[in-house]
Amino acid sequence: MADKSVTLYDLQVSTGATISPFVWATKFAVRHKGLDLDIVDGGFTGIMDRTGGKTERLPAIVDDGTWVLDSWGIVEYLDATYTDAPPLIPHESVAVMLKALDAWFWGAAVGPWMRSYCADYRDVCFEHDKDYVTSSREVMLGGKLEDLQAGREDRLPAISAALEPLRLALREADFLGGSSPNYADYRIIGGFLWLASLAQTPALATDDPLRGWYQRVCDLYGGLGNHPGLFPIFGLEQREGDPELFIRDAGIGGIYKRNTGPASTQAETKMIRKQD
Ligand SMILES: N[C@@H](CCC(=O)N[C@@H](CS)C(=O)NCC(=O)O)C(=O)O
Repeated sequence: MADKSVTLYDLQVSTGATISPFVWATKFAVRHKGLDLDIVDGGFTGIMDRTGGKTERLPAIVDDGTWVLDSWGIVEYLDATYTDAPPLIPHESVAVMLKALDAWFWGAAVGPWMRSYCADYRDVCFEHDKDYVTSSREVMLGGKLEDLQAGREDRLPAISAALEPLRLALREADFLGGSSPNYADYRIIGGFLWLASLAQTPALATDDPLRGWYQRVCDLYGGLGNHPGLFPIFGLEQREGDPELFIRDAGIGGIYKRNTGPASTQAETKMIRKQD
């Protein structure tokens, strides 16, 4: 137990698990600073009432009476306030690169997963949230949730395959933060735990190389990411005609293939020059 706790307004589904990727990232960020979480439970409806009119969106935290909104705003606040604890964003370059990584990850995975799991998303919500979640997400996504989700088995393999940049980076490091986690890990795990809060069918292969990192991050802070309400996201089977769910021989070129002189490149040189 830490000496101090911060109040966090959660966004949960009927299993009690957090659904919002932003809230997940924030839970890890608060614990990274050595603070405990004092959770205010709740779902999608009634956020304004629960927060006394402070916000329509979550996460929000209250620290010694100070309200802080927005997941990124909370991280900036935590780093500015708790300077003795390890930084969440250890250098300004991490913020810049994480924003690029996060934008790629949403385009490659979170968005396509949302369209492949949008009926599951609604179905795991509290009963009293379902009408609101259905109507708001149908506007957001531009169609009926069941129609959008249909045929996802044909789309999930390509979404898995698109995650290769993350796999390549994590082949060489335990965490996106290097040897220890930082906010990059928390931000990206938020997207995976969002999926785990609702997925009624797995999205990634059982032996996906990302699994080691996923479990390492989930195990942090007393197993913060191991909530019993989460569903398995690993277990997708490759069907005939599907693309490879991940690349087994990583490091084909570019930054992953270090030039240590001609001996390291001559096989490729022979091949591209068509020499025997
Ligand atoms: N920029 C905000 C985004 C927060 C956000 O959009 N939260 C969503 C959940 S993922 C929310 O509160 N939704 C409430 C609703 O849909 O009514 C942040 O980073 O905190």
